[in-house]
Amino acid sequence: MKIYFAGSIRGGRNDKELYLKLIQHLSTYGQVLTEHVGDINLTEFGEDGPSDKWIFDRDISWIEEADILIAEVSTPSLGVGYELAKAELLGKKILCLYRNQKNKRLSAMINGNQYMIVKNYFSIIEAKKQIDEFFTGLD
Ligand code: 6IA
Repeated sequence: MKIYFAGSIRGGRNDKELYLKLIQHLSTYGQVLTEHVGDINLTEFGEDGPSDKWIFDRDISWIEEADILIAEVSTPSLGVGYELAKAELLGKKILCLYRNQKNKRLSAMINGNQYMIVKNYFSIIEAKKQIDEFFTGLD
């Protein structure tokens, strides 16, 4: 099972520790292609490394290769939104995880999209449970 995990990078790195924990949990189900999303040393300004074109091309080929895409969508990110739309067009199964926050609401373009499974959660334990239920539903 190949898993594409999507989470905010330049949109903001406030949830990076959460991404790391979710990636560790996802690794028990298969190969997570995008482990760098949970890299706690990676900031929204992390510019050292490959060009943006290289990153884009590699991420698109990973979405093509992935069996499923799981996105943590609490921190709004243009990149994650783009990846979700791409995965939908490619017919991939999609789970979006949204942490409930005071005075904030998830974009209607995600929350209102019937193609994707969108789950709200409060705690990391709950988020992991949503992941477990998603994988059980794939059988
Ligand atoms: O718009 P954002 O930067 O928040 O978009 C985040 C999403 O785009 C993530 O789910 C990633 O899959 C993808 N993405 C954005 N930037 C990178 C990136 N930067 N590397 C890989 N995927 C990315 C360079 C990091 C590298 C120097 C370690």
